[in-house]
Amino acid sequence: MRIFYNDRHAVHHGRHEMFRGALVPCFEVPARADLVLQELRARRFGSIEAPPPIADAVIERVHAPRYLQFLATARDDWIALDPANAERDALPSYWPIRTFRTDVLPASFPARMGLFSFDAGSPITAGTWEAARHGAACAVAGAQRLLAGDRSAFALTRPPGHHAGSDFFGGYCFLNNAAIAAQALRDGGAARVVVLDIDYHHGNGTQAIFYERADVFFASVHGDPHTEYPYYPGYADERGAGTGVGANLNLPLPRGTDFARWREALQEALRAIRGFGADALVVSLGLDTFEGDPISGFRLRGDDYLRVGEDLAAAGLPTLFVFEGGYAVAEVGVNTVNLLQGFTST
Ligand code: OKP
Ligand code: ZN
Repeated sequence: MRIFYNDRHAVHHGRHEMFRGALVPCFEVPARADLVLQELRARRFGSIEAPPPIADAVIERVHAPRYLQFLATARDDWIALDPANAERDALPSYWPIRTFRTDVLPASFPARMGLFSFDAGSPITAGTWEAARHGAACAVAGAQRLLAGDRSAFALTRPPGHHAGSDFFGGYCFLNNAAIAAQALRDGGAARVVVLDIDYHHGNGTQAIFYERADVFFASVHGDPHTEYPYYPGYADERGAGTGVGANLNLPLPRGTDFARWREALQEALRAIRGFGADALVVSLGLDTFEGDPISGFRLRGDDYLRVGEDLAAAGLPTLFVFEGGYAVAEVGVNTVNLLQGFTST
């Protein structure tokens, strides 16, 4: 398996996220990807490569130009507000909800930050734009390998992507790597593509990007939004809209769900994926379903990820894995490589 590693991921290193009224240290830290890389090397799994650069147009197939322009200059705009901001990460404090105007692009940077985001937990740092763009290149390189005939590939990158929509960031995500890869697969000739999201948190960004489309099926197994982040989307009755009706499947599960029950939901998603008749599969690979995850509530154990990999392989599709969440830093490497090894063992 070729592994496209984002060797610039660590330039995105947030200091704090807002949590219940306090600035707390970020959970989404560089060590996460470092430890996956370390475990891949220790187990001599796959070939680790740098991705070729991609054109802006590839990212623009998924993200709105005005959002990309916002991200590209966000750091400079933040420091222009106050030179002392060079020592601080940028977090939004204002959001346009319901009756507010969202068609006017505000001149104020804090107002623009709120327009393009949905939480205060996703700091924009000095390296966010560089790390995120390079991550998208890793995902696209993996998609290109599938189009060239490879059975699988892995984009090892952070920040993650599945909460980012066409024109918003949040949930530690800025560019939606899985969606950009799925679109690259479509543009490269795959007629029907599935994104299967097995992160603990609903992939609301990916869902939103493909919600009205019949050519990309989105399926997600995740914590019930009644109690779990991102709270507002992720319910089972979200089935797609317009020509996309029926091409969106949400399987929310209660906090505390164990592997046996989680695996039944995975099988249900895989049955739907078989019915869709896809040419390629993109897996949004979150490892925060692990029992030891500090911000999540499922109870998968280390060895369970071998079985998850085997189950995914049984779908029989060219498969791109894209790294998403997983915050039990000490175990995230072993759990990730267990899953990949389960996939390649069959
Ligand atoms: C990103 B991904 C923790 C509260 C939760 C947001 C979680 C984002 C998860 N202090 N904050 O889906 O793993
Ligand atoms: Zn997650």
